[in-house]
Amino acid sequence: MFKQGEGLYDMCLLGNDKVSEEGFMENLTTRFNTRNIYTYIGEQVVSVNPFCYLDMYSEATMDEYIGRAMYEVSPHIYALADDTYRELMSSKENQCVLITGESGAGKTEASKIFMQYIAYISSSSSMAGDIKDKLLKSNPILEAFGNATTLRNNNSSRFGKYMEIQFDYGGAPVGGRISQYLLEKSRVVTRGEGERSFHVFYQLLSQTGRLAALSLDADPSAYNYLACSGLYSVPGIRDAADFKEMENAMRVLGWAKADLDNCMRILAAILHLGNLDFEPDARASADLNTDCVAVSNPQLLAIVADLLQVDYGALESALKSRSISSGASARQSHIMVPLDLDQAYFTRDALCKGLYAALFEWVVDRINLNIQASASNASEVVIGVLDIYGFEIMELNSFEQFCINYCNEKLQQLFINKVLKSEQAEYAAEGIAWTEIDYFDNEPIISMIEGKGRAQPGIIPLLDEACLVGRNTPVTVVEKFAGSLSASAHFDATVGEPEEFVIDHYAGAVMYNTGSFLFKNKDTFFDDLVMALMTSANSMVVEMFTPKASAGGGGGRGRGGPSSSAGGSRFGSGRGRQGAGGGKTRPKTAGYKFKTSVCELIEKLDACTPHYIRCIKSNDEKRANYLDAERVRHQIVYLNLVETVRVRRAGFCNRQPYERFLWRYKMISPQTWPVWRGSPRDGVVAILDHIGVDRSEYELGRTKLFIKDAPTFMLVEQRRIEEMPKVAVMIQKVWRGY
Ligand code: AD9
Ligand code: MG
Repeated sequence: MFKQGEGLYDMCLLGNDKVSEEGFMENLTTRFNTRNIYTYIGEQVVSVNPFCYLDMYSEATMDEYIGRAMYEVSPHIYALADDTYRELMSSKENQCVLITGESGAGKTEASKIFMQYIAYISSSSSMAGDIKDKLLKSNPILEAFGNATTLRNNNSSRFGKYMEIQFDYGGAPVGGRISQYLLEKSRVVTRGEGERSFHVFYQLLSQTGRLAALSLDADPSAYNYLACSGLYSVPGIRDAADFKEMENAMRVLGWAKADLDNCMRILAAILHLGNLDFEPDARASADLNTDCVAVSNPQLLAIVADLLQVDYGALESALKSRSISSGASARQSHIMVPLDLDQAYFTRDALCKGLYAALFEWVVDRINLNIQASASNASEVVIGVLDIYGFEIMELNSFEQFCINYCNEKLQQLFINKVLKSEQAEYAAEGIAWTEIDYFDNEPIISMIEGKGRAQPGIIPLLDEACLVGRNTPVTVVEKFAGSLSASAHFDATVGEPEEFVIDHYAGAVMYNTGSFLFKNKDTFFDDLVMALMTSANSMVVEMFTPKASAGGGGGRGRGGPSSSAGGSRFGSGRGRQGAGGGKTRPKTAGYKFKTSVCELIEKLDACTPHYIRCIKSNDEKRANYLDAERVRHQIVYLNLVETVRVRRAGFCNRQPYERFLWRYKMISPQTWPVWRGSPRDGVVAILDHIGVDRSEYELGRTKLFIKDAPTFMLVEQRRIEEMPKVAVMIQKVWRGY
């Protein structure tokens, strides 16, 4: 299984002098060059993206991993999946898989490989078969609507996803639940040069048979919203075939044909809206003595109104003017205020972003309805798979990059807390001799972003304040940040333009441009637009904009089913009134909601037994089989991988309270079987002595036994199995009344 010249399968096996960046790089490179893209650090999988297909994902390969210990077979995500599933079954505790790495490192691919293995090996009933298929089929739909080509990754996730698979006590999957986090909806109307909008738009335009009914042209460059970034087709992405796959997936999930048709109508409406133009309306301006606009191409707006099945007049009015409530509370009256050209275009774009985000949310909700466990199967154990958008640095980094990178900081912190911090804290608490291992802790960066009450301001609360109080501009926002945060080593507003600031993230420094921070954080979606959409004769459009029973501040939703839209992609936070109206409740901002939902997620993950896949991007050119040493080395450093090897090497693979160990393994030694009257600690030592485990293989803590290596632990388990007949005889005797 392990061949010469392929390097070490586990970084923990590096010689003492090799546990360094150099040694790590050397081994990883040797393995990568021999097509071994997976390497362990103990039970963690390090994966290096090969950017080409490797023949290592098949049912035949999966068969090799079933029921095997991780060190018995060559490193693979299958091994980690097998381990996760077995731990779920033996402990009956919730498990989670944390997949981390920067954009394009291979997280989404890893999550799919993991899911495929779980679906393959988990026990099957006909019902389970059905749900397994549905869980896998959610991917093509979510990727069509939620992924896009960026400069970093041709298939970049533009939302965060946490998928929980629920199992019954027999180990069969009975349902699932998907939570999504903050879709990058601004991509619908604008994005960097050389990138694409969401895949689904190009997929739709590849379906020539569908276009006439939607008044669409097959040429994507005919649509401003697609033309603005100049990229239409991408090597390796087959839009037409992907559409068919999505269509098939919807069928498997049980969607009606009308559901897909409705989605396509909304997408078409968005494309047409992007071509809608406004012009000054001289007569109305003179009448009202203020700038007024008219729609230049009303025939296009008529197509949009028809596609959305909404009232033309209401839609036109919502794009040209805004109703403002005047007067206090009860006796409010509304007056219509005309919009100028800029405001009209802004409103049009807001409508499209809102429509798309609501559509995405609807899609996730619909999938959740399709995969939710029946009531009789509820409350089982789960395996959760977290696949978020990776850390990214773009040409222009806006509010979305800020949220994405903050989310990655949180995940990195969870990793640090679980793997580096609490591990070492436990050794200290148990009195185990231990040389503290240093690592980079990103806690100060997170505090700087989140803040803590009034005493310690942070970027998110400061931005909220700037949205609510006073007349702020991008420049005053940066001044506000600088006023409170300039002492932080991770903040810098002295470089770049006045509306720019830098955060020195765990994975690198990023310069953010606050140009659109304020309005993206406010995330206003005007009431007039909602009212216009609610005139729709299409129940799906109405459903998309009907307020749902809110499940707390995180934007989770009721509907009796699983909550889906954590973080609220549609936001709708400051709907309409922009803080006017005098109400005491502050509208929740996008930043606030995102932070709340990410914190809730972290709490949830913290309560599960974690498994880690740490993805590394081999190069920035998406080039096959090429490892850019400097890029890889940088990731090894910021992912704290060498420190992880140090902690893991000096650490222990298994720890158990003495009582539990004794209870489970006492049949192994005649000294402890059937009754042991000494202290649990002495009993444990008696068992280990009996098997001949060397004293260097374990440590005795205050309350727990720590076993160093997996093979030792496996030996103990093996001896237990051999001695089990003894237990059976004993039980029989008890039954017979001895
Ligand atoms: V992002 O944060 O969503 O932008 P990911 O999810 O980390 O990013 P993704 O899984 O989408 O990256 O991988 C990027 C591309 O690398 C894929 O589209 C594949 O072309 C390629 N890739 C990733 N993993 C593998 C693999 N195990 N084998 C072959 C791979 N190619
Ligand atoms: Mg991804």
